[in-house]
Amino acid sequence: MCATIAKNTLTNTELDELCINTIRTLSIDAVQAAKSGHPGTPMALAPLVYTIWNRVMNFDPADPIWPNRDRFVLSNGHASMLLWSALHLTKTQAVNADYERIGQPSVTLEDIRRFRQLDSKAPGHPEYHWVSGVETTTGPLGHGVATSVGMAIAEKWLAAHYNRSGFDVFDYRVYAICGDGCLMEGVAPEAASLAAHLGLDNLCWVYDNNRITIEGTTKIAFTEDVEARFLAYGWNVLRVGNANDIERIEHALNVFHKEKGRPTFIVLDSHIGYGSPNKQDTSAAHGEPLGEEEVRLTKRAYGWPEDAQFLVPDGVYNHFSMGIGTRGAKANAEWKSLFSAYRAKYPDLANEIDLMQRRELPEGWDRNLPVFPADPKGVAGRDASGKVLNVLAQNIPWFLGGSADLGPSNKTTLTYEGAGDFQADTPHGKNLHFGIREHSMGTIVNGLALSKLRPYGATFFIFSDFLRPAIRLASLMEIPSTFIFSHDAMGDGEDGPTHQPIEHLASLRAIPGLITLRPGDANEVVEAYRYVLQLRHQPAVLAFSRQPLPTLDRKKYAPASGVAKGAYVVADAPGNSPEVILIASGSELSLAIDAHEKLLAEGIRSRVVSMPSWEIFESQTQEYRDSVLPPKVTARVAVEQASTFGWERYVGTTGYIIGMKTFGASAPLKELQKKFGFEPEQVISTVKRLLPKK
Ligand SMILES: Cc1ncc(C[n+]2csc(CCOP(=O)(O)OP(=O)(O)O)c2C)c(N)n1
Ligand SMILES: [Mg+2]
Repeated sequence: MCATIAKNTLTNTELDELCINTIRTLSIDAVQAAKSGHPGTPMALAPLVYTIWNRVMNFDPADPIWPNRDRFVLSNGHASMLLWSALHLTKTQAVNADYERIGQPSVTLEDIRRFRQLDSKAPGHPEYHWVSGVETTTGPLGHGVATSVGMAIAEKWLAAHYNRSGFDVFDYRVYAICGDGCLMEGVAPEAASLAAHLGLDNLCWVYDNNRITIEGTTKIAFTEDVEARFLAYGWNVLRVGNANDIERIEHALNVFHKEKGRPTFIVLDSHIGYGSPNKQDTSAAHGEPLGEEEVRLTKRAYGWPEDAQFLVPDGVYNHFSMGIGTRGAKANAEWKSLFSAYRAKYPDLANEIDLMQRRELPEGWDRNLPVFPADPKGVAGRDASGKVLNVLAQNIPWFLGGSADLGPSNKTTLTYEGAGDFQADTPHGKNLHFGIREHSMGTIVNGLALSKLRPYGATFFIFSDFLRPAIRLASLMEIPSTFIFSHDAMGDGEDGPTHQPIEHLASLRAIPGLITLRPGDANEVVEAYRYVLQLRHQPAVLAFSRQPLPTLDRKKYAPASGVAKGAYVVADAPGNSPEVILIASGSELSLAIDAHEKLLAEGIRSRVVSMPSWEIFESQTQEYRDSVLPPKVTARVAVEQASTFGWERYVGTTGYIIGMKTFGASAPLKELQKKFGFEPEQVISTVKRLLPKK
């Protein structure tokens, strides 16, 4: 039996080893019990995680949402047992969706025994909002590290905005661990490049250099000089040649703490499946249980009782409690007393921090929102959006964002005096410049939202494809990231089919939990933002037109506040008894209204339903939905300059969809509207075809 387990009094070095081997064996046993999972990387990185958590990180297990805690991101999310072990052994406490502590541990030993099983708090990959103490969901490789850049930007911005002389209320650091896969994915280099440009010296990535991925050695696909790459980006690059040497790991982390002006990249040479006599350094250790016999041999190699399972030896909990427990509690208590002095001196700022932590908005957050007068020429969705953004950003101090090099075009630049640019030497700026890096823009926006800011990221709608994985994760994480997309359809006609979104609305509508909104005029843009800003646990996509859209006369038509219901009757037949319903979103709203007026003149009783958001509409009562789309009115026409996919749900089998079944084309908008049938005459003739002959 392991000397350290047999003895009563252990040296600190022996206790370190005992804790590390506990992480390793919990991981091995959990994967074995689940009959699936990834044991090898936890076995290799247990010393690293132990060092970060128990020796370095400022994290209070009793209060895992303390605002100034250091952040830990496990970007190689398949190694989730590292995190479940750490959260369990540190006795990290659970919090609920209202950010209250609920007096239960975040991850129990029973959860670990039930690793990867339904309802276990030890799921296959780290899941934010499902398990307290997880700072971001990871699993799609590259995303964790790329999200950590958003967290580091958030800390810089919070410090610049809220710290005062003698009151460093924000001074936390962000630690992220990644493997070969993360560094091969394109999103990580995008984010790494920006992190260096922004001089994020509060950010440290540790690279698990084990030279193994699923298909075998990295020699088959990944042979570049990774260190040289990070040096070229402008990172501080360090190397620790032995993943078991916790003193060297701690030393490297201390070097990171002292580094100014650059993020730190630590290359850690490791052996996947460390300790397993037959599987170490092989891809077999990556993603399958070791097997019962190999588990025994490995435990023997660690000096562990071979038959013990899920063993947490005496002294382990206590050693974590004396390390991270004591250090975290002290740091948190010191911060709390600093913050109460800060509150006394700067009550307004402290109040903002409180509100932000609960994802609430300051009083008057929607004051001065524009009201657009009726105007047949109208306003482009993007222009209306720009006006709204500039008001919101002044009303909500922590509302900020930017674009992937398209600010002047999608009108997302904050232009009011004092808005400023976020740069290394101006970290209080509210305009983020993501560069042409849409994917990492998505992850960074998520990192900012996870840090409780209200961020937006923007580009053309067509390029939403580039950040779709981040939008999906925002939805999975239930965080209020806002994604703003202009040029929502064929409005940029001459740019042609490469720039004309077709399937994008359908594909985003398919993401569970995501709110998509395509407003039909300038006042609907205002109402769309009003809705989105009140979301606390859902991300949103806003799709805005490039071209001017007529601003509807709201004295004649129903008020735009109907946007808050997802769909509403904007113009109706006499006596509110329509024989046909026209449903439209975005630029097609005015088209539908135009057709409606002409139909009325011909004695055809049509109703126009503005439907900027399917998801919001779906969340209304059946009664409301039936009032907007009465089941007995089966003659229905949907008009949307996008894929017809999915509209059947609203027009039924007897209705008709005027939409796109092909890609667009390069031509002026008017010609495209004609070619693809987005003209009132087309709507009218479709209606006439649908209605029984009188
Ligand atoms: C974007 C993405 N592509 C593919 C996968 C599937 N996958 C999970 S782990 C892995 C290999 C990762 O290798 P590495 O990062 O070196 O991890 P190690 O095995 O060394 O822990 C792959 C391809 C994934 N999770 N995410
Ligand atoms: Mg690897």
